[in-house]
Amino acid sequence: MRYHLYFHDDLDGMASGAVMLNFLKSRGDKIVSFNPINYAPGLKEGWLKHKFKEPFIMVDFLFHPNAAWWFDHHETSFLNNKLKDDFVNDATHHFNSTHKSVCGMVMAHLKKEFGYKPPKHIQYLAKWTDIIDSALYKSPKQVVEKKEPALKFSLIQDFLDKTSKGVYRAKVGALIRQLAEKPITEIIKLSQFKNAIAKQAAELKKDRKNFKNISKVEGIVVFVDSTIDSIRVPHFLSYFIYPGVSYSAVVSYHGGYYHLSIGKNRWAKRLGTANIGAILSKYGGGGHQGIGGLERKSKDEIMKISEIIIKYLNKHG
Ligand SMILES: [Mn+2]
Repeated sequence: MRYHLYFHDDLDGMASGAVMLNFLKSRGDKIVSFNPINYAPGLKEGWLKHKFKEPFIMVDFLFHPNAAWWFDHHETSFLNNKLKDDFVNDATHHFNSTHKSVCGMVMAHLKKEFGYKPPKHIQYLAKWTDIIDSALYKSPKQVVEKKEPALKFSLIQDFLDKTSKGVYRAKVGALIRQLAEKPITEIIKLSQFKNAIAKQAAELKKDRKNFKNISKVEGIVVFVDSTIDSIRVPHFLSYFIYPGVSYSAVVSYHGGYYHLSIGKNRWAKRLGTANIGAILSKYGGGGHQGIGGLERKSKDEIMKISEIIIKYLNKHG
């Protein structure tokens, strides 16, 4: 079978795609196109009528009834109650919101249902995608320092240029192929990535110095305007620099949209109680308990929404 892969445009989406590819290859199946997706304005409204290339696999993203394979763990994954009620887990469709990452979920599912034997590098990928997607780091420092190969790999996403959709799609597709085939320790040493990772690591050091200029603490929330100066791992820098806050709200600009990303400080003395995914889904976004995001074309609008959410978190979070 020749499948088209649709995946959430983040590490878990890519890693889930890599596990699927590694598994499918062992059965003689192929992935013929790689299609990253994000929560863009209007996406949910057009979702059920959207014409996907078929047959398709959807991972780490909204449920679609036409998907040949579908795996997700987001509580906001079903667009309405009817879809949710009608859905039944089977061999090629699986939903479980308790999984730390879809990558880990897909690996476990394929083992159970198909006797899949994941190689060591896929097991490592799943272990670290669990940690990264659920932010189960030992400390914000671990993220800011990025000593672990999987964390170094996560820097690669930051320097992929998104200005041309076609070029970006090809690069992300190539990365998924690499992840399916090789250990991360080898990928990060490849000449096309090695220098870029070193450069990103140096930039990260600069970001640490620069952070206070683009952030301010409002009660229990740090607000970061990353449109002034685009910085890496802004949420973790927030908790590294201001360990006392419970939430971080980060505004950034990429791919023609302003993004608002809200995170929860797991290491805070007082853990926030808000369900971030649920709050953001009211504004057309999505996510989990501890992290979520939304997008807008206008900066004014994203700033207004940030203000409302920061006030809300200070009152009810
Ligand atoms: Mn995920």
